[in-house]
Amino acid sequence: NIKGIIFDLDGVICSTDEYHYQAWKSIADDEGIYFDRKINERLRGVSRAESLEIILERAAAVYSPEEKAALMEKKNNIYRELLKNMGPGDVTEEVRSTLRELKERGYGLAIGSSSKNTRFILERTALTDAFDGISDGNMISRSKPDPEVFIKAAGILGLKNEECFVIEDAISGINAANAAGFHSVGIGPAAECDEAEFKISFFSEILDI
Ligand code: B16
Ligand code: MG
Repeated sequence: NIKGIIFDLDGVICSTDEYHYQAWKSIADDEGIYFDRKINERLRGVSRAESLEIILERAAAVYSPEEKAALMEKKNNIYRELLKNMGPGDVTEEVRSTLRELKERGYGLAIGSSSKNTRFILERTALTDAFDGISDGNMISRSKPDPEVFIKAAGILGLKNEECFVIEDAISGINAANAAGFHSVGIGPAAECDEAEFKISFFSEILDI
């Protein structure tokens, strides 16, 4: 009785997780703070402000709220510059055709992303029309692992939480989905975690669950 599918954006629909990493890496390097891909795994799905706090765990200095705000703005500017290079070719044919097939099968499709850049990314990749609803970082006050972003997405689709799959690459997102009674599907890093109800190794496997 699954009627809707809610997709995380960064790391599921497109590889913007790599751009988040590059932008934070350049901030950390400028500040002389150690940061690597392993630490980066903790940033998946969490908000910009929480991401900065994780990076600053290794900082020698104490940062004021104003300095933190400046670093977040600097990171977002670097990230947006990287996003400007994106186009429709940055979404794989596998993702596009799977979304088309799911729509043909009658599922409601929504985005549930912590990112405030969601609409910009969907426009750049010509994907806005592929979804019936968009729930993003601008609409929530608590980010994953809080389920708020997914609850909003289900609301937009007019469905109950238990009628929806949530497709996630982040453990924070899997925990968010489970906390509110969604059916969680892990892909990429999240396919390694025990909490995911279903695990897939490539995107089009959603068609077979
Ligand atoms: P922004 P998702 C999340 O997107 C990213 O995984 C996370 O790394 C990022 O910090 C967060 O969006 C906020 O993004 O700075 O663009 O508002 O995975 O929930 O689609
Ligand atoms: Mg993600």
